Amino acid sequence: MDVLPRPTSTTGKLTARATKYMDEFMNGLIQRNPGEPEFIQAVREVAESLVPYVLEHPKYEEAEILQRITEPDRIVSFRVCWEDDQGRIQVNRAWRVQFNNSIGPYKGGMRFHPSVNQGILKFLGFEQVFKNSLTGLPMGGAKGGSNFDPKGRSDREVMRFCHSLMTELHRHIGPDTDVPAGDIGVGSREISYMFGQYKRLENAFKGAMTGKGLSYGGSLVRKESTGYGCVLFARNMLQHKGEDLAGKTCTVSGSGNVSIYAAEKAIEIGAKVVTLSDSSGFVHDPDGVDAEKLEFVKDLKEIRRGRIAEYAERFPSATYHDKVRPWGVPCDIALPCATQNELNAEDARNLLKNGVQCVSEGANMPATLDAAHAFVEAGVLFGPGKAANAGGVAVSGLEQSQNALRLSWSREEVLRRLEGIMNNIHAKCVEHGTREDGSVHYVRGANIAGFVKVADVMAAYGIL
Ligand code: NDP
Ligand code: 2IT
Repeated sequence: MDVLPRPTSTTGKLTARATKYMDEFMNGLIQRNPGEPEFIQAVREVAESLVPYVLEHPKYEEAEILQRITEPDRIVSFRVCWEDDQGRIQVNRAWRVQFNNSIGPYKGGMRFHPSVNQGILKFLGFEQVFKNSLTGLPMGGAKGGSNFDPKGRSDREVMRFCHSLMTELHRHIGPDTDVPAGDIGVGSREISYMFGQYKRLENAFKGAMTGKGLSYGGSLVRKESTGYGCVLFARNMLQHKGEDLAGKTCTVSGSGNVSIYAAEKAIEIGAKVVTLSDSSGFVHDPDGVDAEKLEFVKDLKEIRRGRIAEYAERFPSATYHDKVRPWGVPCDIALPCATQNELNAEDARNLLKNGVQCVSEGANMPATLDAAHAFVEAGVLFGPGKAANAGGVAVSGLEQSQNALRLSWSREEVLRRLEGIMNNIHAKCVEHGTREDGSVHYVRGANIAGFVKVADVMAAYGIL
């Protein structure tokens, strides 16, 4: 059996009862979910915070909430057939993991990447339950996606795939049921194709997806919201300690939607962004990425769908490092914004050695459990994804509100609400995660704050 980390109580004391409960709970979970390491990792991270809390609050233990909240409401899995440009038939698999709708309709992104499998979507759906709860908006948690790889595919191929996927998915979603959005490999192009087919099949224009284009029901700032929110959360953590983001050096991983707008907000606040990456390697620009260079990256990644190596060809101040991740570059703040488990224990040691003060997770679970432990133990401000990247789904929630009201808020209005939501999430982490010495355990704070709202409602519904 796995060696389990020893849980501590919220007051920091090790309890034998918590250890036994944790062992039994995790061993059961591992047996019930074979071949799903990411899901088990995500639950373990949450259970480390929640087991002591649940034992201190017997109403949750008696209602078996931990056992119930780790079991998805349902998973829909289906075949997606489509025809490629050569006329060959292609077959992919797609899923929608509807994890928990206790506090609102299911909500969460769709991911298109060859690595997608049911376990990865369960981890993402599970995280989404807590994240959506933290936003304070009425959204349950879900995630979906496919092992389809959009890279190298023509627009027409992507269109045929998206239409075919929606031909099945449409019967499982709707504005009051489940509202998908984007994630890795799913941006405005894919959302348009999927939403167009949804609208056609339903013969109704309904807000059943978010991340839509501005002219057909999308919200201003949705595109920027995850990255902006991640940086606002980093600033919140720093300010709570009496420090500021301006003047700090940031490393950013990835060069997709979250990374680009995290970099944009960090630059706007006066930080220096020195790296960007993709799955091939990273670029190091000691002069810093400025607004003009970022425009190049937007065109490269959002329009031309090129590789980040081109940045170093275009800007002589930068160097490209093939097959390497950016965590060896000295920085004050690390913003992992690419994918899960992209920052391991060795990367964490390197970052700590180089004096990192703050890590704000733009991606979902980018730090491995060991890396997250290393940051927390070293006293680094560590904002877990479910808090730090909640700005994206929060503005999705605002898009749903605007659709329901049949109006569009101004950019200033959405930005103001996004900032308010990120401030509230930070305050909830402080409320539930402050240690006796006044420092904040953001992982514990986010897990407990996200849990309480959902758990209380689950208990109120009775045995469901
Ligand atoms: P994009 O598809 O726009 O960008 C993904 C970026 O991550 C690309 O640079 C990509 O490089 C890189 N990447 C993807 N997979 C890997 C991998 N296996 N190894 C190394 N690099 C990889 O996705 P997003 O920016 O939307 O999402 C990034 C992260 O943020 C994900 O974890 C997602 O779940 C999370 N997130 C996204 C939200 C959103 O609103 N979009 C909201 C909250 C969280 P390459 O091009 O080479 O594949
Ligand atoms: O991980 C996430 O929060 C997202 N991909 C965004 C989900 C959403 O519904 O906007």
